[in-house]
Amino acid sequence: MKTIYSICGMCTVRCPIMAQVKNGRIADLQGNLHVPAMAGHLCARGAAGTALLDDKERPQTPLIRDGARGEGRWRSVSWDEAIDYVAENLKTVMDKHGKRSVALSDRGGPFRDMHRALLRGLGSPNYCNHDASCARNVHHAHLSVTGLGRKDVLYDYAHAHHVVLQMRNVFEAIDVQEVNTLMGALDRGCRLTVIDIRSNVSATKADNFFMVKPASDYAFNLAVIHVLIREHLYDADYVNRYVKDMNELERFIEPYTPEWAAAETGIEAVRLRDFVHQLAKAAPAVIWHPGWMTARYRHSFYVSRSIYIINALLGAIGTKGGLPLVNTPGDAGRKGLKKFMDLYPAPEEKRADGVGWRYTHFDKGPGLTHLLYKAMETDDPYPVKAYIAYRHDPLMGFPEPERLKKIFDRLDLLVAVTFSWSDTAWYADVVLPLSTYLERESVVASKSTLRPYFFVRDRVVEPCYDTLADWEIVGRLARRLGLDELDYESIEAIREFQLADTGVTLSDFSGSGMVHLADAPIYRDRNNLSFKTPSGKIEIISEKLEKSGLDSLLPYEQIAKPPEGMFRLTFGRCALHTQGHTVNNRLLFEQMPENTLWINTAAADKIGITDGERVVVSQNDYSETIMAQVTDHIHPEAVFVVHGFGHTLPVESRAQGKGLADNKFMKGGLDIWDPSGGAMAFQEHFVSVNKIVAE
Ligand SMILES: Nc1nc2c(c(=O)[nH]1)N[C@H]1C(S)=C(S)[C@@H](COP(=O)(O)OP(=O)(O)OC[C@H]3O[C@@H](n4cnc5c(=O)[nH]c(N)nc54)[C@H](O)[C@@H]3O)O[C@H]1N2
Ligand SMILES: Nc1nc2c(c(=O)[nH]1)N[C@H]1C(S)=C(S)[C@@H](COP(=O)(O)OP(=O)(O)OC[C@H]3O[C@@H](n4cnc5c(=O)[nH]c(N)nc54)[C@H](O)[C@@H]3O)O[C@H]1N2
Ligand code: SF4
Ligand SMILES: [Mo]
Repeated sequence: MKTIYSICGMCTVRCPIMAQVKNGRIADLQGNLHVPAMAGHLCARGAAGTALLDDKERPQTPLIRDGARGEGRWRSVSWDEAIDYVAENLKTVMDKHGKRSVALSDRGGPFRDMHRALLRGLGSPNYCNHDASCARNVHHAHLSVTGLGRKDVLYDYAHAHHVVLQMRNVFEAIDVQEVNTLMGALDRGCRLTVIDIRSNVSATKADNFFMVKPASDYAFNLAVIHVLIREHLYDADYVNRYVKDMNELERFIEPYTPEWAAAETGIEAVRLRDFVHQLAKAAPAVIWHPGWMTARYRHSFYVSRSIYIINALLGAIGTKGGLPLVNTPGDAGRKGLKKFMDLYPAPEEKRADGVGWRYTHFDKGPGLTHLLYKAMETDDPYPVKAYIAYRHDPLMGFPEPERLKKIFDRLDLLVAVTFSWSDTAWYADVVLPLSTYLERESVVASKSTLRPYFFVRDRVVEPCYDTLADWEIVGRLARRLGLDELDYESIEAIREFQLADTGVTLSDFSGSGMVHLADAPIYRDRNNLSFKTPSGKIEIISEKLEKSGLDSLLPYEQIAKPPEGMFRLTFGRCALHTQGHTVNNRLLFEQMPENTLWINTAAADKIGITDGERVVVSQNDYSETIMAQVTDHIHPEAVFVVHGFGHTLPVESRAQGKGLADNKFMKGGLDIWDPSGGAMAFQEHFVSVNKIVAE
């Protein structure tokens, strides 16, 4: 029996794992025992990773499209032919439209250096990730308040006394270490408050649960700030030292009393006041989670901003038990990884999505994908004609897939790099099949946290089919495109390049798959914090926002409510599936084959719908059917589904035709986004729900 340390790939959390391998087969898979917060655990999805290996319903060889886009006629080809095809077509596009006409989007994360370097080496600035459909609002909110990115602080559940989850479902939208640490904290008496439109699994563990009216969170939070300030419950020392523009905040917050908020949120003023007192008592060891999937409303950015402001008033930012600052290798006195990206100069060309020049208040690293699609649609500011969807499925993860397909029809080349089928791969010209995470190794990744570390994914078993690892795919493309610096014979040579300056060697990873860069967690001195804003303080008024003509403190305005007889379509995760790509996994499909429509009992009664009945959900002239889950545990204004269902591809025989696809009920949704936070606003759509009428 051999133990191999690796990284789970069933979702983007990337938990450290270990596998026992006997005769080339996996005998056991569990969380990495060297990581205390994993405690050997995996979530259900992580445990179901083995079902990917011999799954015939994933791309098994490189494929080139034979028929029309989306028709599903494929020619199975060799890797040489596929790589030649992609390289030739990329060159043709670049010759005709310039280097900038090539775009690549991915799913973010620590393993992207090589493919980002490839794009940069080609000379295009058009790298995007999925985040405009996920957490960009949170990231930009934190930048605007502290100058730090979303991930420059961590949530220190282990030492927290009160945790607030607002629109954040830790116990179903899972990160194993986070779940285990928060469970441990609750066991030792940490309080939990959940603010949601549903009673989800996290709510079942909460001390306070507020079922707010959908889209009313901003009102709730403004009232919290009002009470903190009016009743002098904030951390005055911390605020005097670190928070700038308190006078403006005090003036702004004046009208937003808990009594005012009650009418918006449906939460009684006395309960809100009591909650704020609980928080103040627990401060500064409090964490009000700023949210993760916040691409929901046009003002979600301001909800996240209000949360960072509350955390600041409670003295929690930079504090043990709150949101301490993470440490880079440099902060631990060590050198970071050498980057392939640095082999090439950053392209001077403007980004097609306008980030950095048309929109100067956004982080231009990954830009904004929906604005890239807009450029593809309009040729403004210039044509984008080749697109590599590198582990990204926008046809499932963005609204209006039919419109997006028309946009993709304007491309000369659409390439999908993926280990599973997806709507986007099915629509592509070429599918480059990646080995599953258990069959491939990765470049060295770096994690900035209290105790920063490097980690690697190692190959657990050999690939079942004719698939390759990322470094092999990127290397072969690079060779064909004249970027020899990215073409390596072995993963070891790649890792040696990355580790060259770090003092870490390959053998250092052998005992646990990771190498820590500090002896223990490092907490910064709370009396000597500095932030990355122009003033070095936490800024309530953001110069960048103001310069762009945007409010720092947005006066409250109600988000449009569903018209009589309609519901707001809301969505989220469940513990058993990851986005859209696990529904067809044999083991997970068995556990949960379809999604259901959560609908409030009183609202269902009005339409005459009973629990378990199939119903029709419609928007304009588009409809799908789904099973109703009639429950008191959702607000009557909303219906809710787990995202990722409603697959239509014939190559996914299990998932095909099961459940409802929420992104198809978002007419006009590609144009609805938050100009201050940058992300999409997916929950501003209404649907009607009706009984199925027999023909
Ligand atoms: N309507 C609606 N839209 C949403 C959401 C929602 O809840 N409702 N959720 C949003 C959120 S939070 C997010 S993060 C996005 C997610 O959107 P995506 O990032 O597109 O979703 P995934 O399904 O994680 O991954 C996309 C594809 O990459 C493949 N893949 C997975 N892992 C790997 C890998 O390691 N390498 C490679 N090359 N391919 C891989 C998958 O098989 C899948 O085909 O969607 C967003 N869009
Ligand atoms: N099992 C599993 N875990 C995952 C993922 C997965 O696909 N599966 N995906 C990962 C990814 S990419 C992400 S982004 C995270 C997402 O993590 P989360 O953002 O925590 O997950 P969601 O379920 O999308 O949404 C959280 C909650 O928001 C609530 N909500 C909806 N509208 C409102 C509202 O107006 N107000 C309030 N207060 N609440 C509202 C929903 O009811 C839901 O309970 O999860 C990650 N972890
Ligand atoms: S949370 Fe689950 S699926 Fe995601 S990486 Fe961890 S074990 Fe894998
Ligand atoms: Mo996400």
